Amino acid sequence: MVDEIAKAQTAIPEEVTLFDKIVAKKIPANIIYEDDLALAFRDINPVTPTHFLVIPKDRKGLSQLSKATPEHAQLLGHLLITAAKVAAQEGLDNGFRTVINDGKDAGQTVYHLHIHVIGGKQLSWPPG
Ligand code: DGP
Repeated sequence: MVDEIAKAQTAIPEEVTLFDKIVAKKIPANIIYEDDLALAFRDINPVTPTHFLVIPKDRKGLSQLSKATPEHAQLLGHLLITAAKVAAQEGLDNGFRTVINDGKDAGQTVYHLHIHVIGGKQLSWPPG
């Protein structure tokens, strides 16, 4: 976790992101859902028994949520609906949490918009 925060201090937006490479299947990932617009795959460093990421295949400039414009509304809606659909597919019937880290203070390390979906245990609140 400390590593993620340290990484976030130096992470920068990139032309081709790590997640672009996962979409292109140039980097392997445990993909659990895919459609025309979205991809869901297991996080490499899970923080809960179930932890997956939902990303846009084509991020359309969405390196992070704070770059969103009204043109992204449909895509963002689709990603959220996908998060809930895959959470159900994963059996998270007792609940789950979605998280979007935006920028350094939030600990964002990959500048390709992504929704974390975490669950599979009782989560505490508030986060740190
Ligand atoms: P964030 O810190 O919000 O930018 O989240 C980025 C997440 O991406 C972090 O939880 C770890 C995950 N991650 C980083 N590299 C890889 C990778 O190569 N494969 C997978 N599956 N996940 C990765």
